[in-house]
Amino acid sequence: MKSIFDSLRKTRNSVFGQIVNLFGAGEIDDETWEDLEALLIQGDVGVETTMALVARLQERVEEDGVYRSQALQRLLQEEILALLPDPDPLNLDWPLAVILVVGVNGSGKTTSIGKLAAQFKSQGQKVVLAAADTFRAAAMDQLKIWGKRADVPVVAGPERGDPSAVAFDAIKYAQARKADVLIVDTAGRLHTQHNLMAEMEKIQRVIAKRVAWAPHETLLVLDAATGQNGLIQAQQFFEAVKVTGIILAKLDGSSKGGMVLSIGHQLELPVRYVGTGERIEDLASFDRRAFVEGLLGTT
Ligand SMILES: Nc1nc2c(ncn2[C@@H]2O[C@H](COP(=O)(O)OP(=O)(O)OP(=O)(O)O)[C@@H](O)[C@H]2O)c(=O)[nH]1
Ligand SMILES: [Mg+2]
Repeated sequence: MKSIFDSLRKTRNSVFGQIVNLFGAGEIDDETWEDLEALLIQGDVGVETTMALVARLQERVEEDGVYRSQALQRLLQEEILALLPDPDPLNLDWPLAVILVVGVNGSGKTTSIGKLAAQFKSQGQKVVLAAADTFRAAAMDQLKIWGKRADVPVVAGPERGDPSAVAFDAIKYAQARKADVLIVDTAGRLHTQHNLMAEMEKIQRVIAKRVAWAPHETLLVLDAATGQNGLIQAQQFFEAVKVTGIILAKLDGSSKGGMVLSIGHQLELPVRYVGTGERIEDLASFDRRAFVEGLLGTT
C-alpha cells in the first residue's frame, strides 16, 4: 500500500518543498512572510486558512523570540498539526453501523467504498454494500465489481428505481444477516443539483427511520485534484446532510494536498481517509503526523 508520505510526493515537490527552501539561512523579514503567504495560497491552503496560519506563526515568532528563518520550519509543523482536527477512528460500535457516502460525480465514492469494505472485512466485520446510485446502470455494476473484489454482498434495485428504497432494502438485508456495517453508495449527479441534494436528504431520512442514530457516519468524498473548489462542493452537501468526515480521494495524483489544511480549519471536519492509488488496498487512515511529514518532507 502506498503511504500518505508517498502520495504527497506531488504536493511536496510542487509547492511545499519551496516553502522548506524558504526557511534556509538568514533572518525572518517581511519578504519571508510575503513569500510564505504566496506559496501557501499557491499550495491550495486557501486564503482564509493561509492568513490564519501566517498570523499564528507571527505570534509564535514573537512569543518564542525567534528571528532565524530556519526555526520557522518547526513552528510551521506545529501550527499545521494544531490546525487539523484529530480524526478519531470511525465509531462502528453499533448493532448495525450505517455509513452514508456522498460526493459529486467522479470524486471517488464507489472506489473508496470498495476499499473501505475490504478494510472492515479484514478486521473481521461483516459488511454489506447498498447501491443507492440508481441513476446510472453502470454505477450499480461498478459497486458489484468492488463487492466481488472485497468479497461482500451488494444490495441493488432496479435501474432508475428509488435510491431510498434500495437503502431501505439493504438495511433489512443487513439486519437479517446480522451484519456489522452497511455502506451506502449514492449518486454524484442527477438532472439538477437541487434534485441531488433533495435525494441525499431523503436517503438520510429513510436510514434514520430504520436504524437508531443512523447514519452513524456520513462521509463526503472529495477529489484531491479539485483543491479549493472541493470546499465549495462540500458546502453544498452540508445543506442537505450532516457530514461527519471527509475521504480525500486521489491524493496520489494531486499536488493540491494543502487543501487538507482548509478542510480542517474552514470546514472543521476531520479527514478520515485518503485515497493513495487505484488498488483495493490504496486507502490510508488519515494520520496528522504522517501528513505533516509528507507535506514538508521531514521525518
Ligand atoms: N489514483 C487514484 N485514483 C482513484 C482514487 N480513488 C478513485 N480513483 C479513480 O477515480 C475514478 C472515479 O472513481 P469512482 O469511485 O467511480 O467515483 P464516484 O464518485 O463513484 O463517481 P460517480 O459514481 O460517477 O459519482 C476512477 O477511475 C477511480 O479509479 C485514488 O485514491 N487514487
Ligand atoms: Mg460511483
